[in-house]
Amino acid sequence: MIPDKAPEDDVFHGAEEMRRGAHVPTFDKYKEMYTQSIEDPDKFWGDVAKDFFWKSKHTGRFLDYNFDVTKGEIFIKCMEGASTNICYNVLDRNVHDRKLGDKVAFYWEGNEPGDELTVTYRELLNCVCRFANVLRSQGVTKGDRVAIYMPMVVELVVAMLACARIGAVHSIVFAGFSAESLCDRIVDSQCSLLVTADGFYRGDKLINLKLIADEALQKCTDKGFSLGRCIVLKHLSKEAQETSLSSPPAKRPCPDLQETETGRVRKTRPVPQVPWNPEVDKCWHTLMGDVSDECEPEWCASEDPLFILYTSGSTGKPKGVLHTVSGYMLYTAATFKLVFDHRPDDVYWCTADIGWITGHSYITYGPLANGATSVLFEGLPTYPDVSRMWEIVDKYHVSKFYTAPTAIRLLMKYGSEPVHKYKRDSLKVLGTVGEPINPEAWQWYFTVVGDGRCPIVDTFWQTETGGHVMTPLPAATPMKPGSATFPFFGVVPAILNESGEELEGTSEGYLVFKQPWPGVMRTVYGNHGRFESTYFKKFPGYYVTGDGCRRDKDGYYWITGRIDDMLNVSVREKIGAIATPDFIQDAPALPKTRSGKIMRRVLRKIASGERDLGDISTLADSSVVEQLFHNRCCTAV
Ligand code: 6R9
Repeated sequence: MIPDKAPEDDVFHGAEEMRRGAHVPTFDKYKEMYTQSIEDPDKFWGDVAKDFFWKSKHTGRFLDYNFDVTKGEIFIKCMEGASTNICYNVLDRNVHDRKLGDKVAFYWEGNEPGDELTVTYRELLNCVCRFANVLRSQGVTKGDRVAIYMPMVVELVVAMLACARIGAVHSIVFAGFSAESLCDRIVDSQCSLLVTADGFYRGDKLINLKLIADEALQKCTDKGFSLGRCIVLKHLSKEAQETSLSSPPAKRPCPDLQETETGRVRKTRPVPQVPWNPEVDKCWHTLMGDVSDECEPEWCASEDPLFILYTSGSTGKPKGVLHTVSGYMLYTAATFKLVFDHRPDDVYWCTADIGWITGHSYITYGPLANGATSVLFEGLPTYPDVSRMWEIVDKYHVSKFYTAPTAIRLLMKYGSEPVHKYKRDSLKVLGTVGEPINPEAWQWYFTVVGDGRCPIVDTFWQTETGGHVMTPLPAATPMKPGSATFPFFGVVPAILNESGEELEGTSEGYLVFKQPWPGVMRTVYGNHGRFESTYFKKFPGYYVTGDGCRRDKDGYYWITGRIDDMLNVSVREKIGAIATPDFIQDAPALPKTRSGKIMRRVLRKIASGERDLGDISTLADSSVVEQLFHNRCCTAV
């Protein structure tokens, strides 16, 4: 279908009242601040840094770097010489200096409606200190890697911040990954301890996480790597109720409860059988009962590692993306504040899983650094029914809501009725991340979910970038459906052609960045050469995103998707016979991860007829693969 108007001619503005009190109220203000951030990054980021606590001040340049492989090793350093602790900054500073101890940090909403828990900043700090002491009692010290394989529960945030408090490096593995993936990641980062849980429910489906974790540890042993300790949270078992997050009148999942306070009848759900190896396994609750709630943070150098997060693995062997303390802290804090135009009375909800970068940056670090109140949701958008999201929005009066195009498209299929069942009048800003949003889904999000009032921030970024790099600001930027609009402060994009020349004006090509911002990744863990060759070799002097991009006549950027996904239709003469397709296959759907990414390595295997697909545990719908294999057989080669 050819639209009668090009999407780039559609321009939208959020409601006028957004501007009142906004951090960046107008487009002119954005342009002015952007210019300052580029001309004097030290001043711009120095001002952001003033809000934080530094044990010692930085010496030398604020941001130092080399992006040019031909001139030597690639490096990025931010605030060298300074020391701080990110956990102290997101918790102690809020509780003690900003007097936010009684403010809610998280409204936890379980998979089952009625399962809920409210945690204040003071309570979170208390739990984090205790778990940090637990980690220390298990011999974890600064620089050690800790693998975390947990469902979306508050204890996942506790575990990551406890690592950060003692200077240990967390390596979170999405709880939807298989034993194989978990094992590969544990071995690659040589973790000394694993934190996991008994299990969890995804809708009606029980995931016996501990069984998978045990299988992963067995695989590690088979590969000659043995991990000494595994701490297990009893999330589903009954005893968790008495000993978990302590003080608040918690309603936690308790499988044999039939009736909740809200009067709903809850299904009786089986509890997983948890195998227990006393040599290795330690009970979270028992350990937490034995430690003090005071814990002096470890003061870390700015460039000390904070965490490793493996990229989604859509392009072969996963890369352990490494982020460091100070730059990541400044960047996630600043992007969260400005991109969601954060206000103290907001209730913010990001539906991503903490197992992905979106959850790291915009459930844990960015919101907590700003003293925000967030919803932490364990469940699915479609369970128990397709109104769940909007029910939660009304329940907690969510004002800023952040999700993925794949979720929007899924809900769109059910029409507007399930959305209109709820008021949603608390909503002020809507966000999207993960893949390009098609204008149709954008329109639906804008008109049906946001009632035409709420600006949409289409945030383009990557695990590697640490935080948003191309994005509208809600009160300032006129929006175009499907465009990530303009760069965030301190970010300098360029579009290159195949020969590496920068293209001006209206153009299309490779999206690259010309200089670092504080939150950009520092290396691929244990493989700096792979970092250099993946991101810096193709076009020396630039960070190469791997995404294609178009700039329109008004200077708006439109991300067109991963470069290696695209077929160049001019194909044979320009590129050469090597780029001619062997055959063209009809594909009713593509194999996508649950976060909406196309799994290219699976496509490659299907193309070559190879049945062994490796780890496909993050596939959203595995029947797609079968369908593609079937179509392949029917295609004349
Ligand atoms: C944050 C995250 C990164 C890749 C990225 C791009 C795609 C993310 C997007 C988007 C168009 C957006 N992507 N946000 N494409 N518009 N707003 O998703 O990180 O899992 O590392 O994926 O996702 O292709 O290169 P990650």
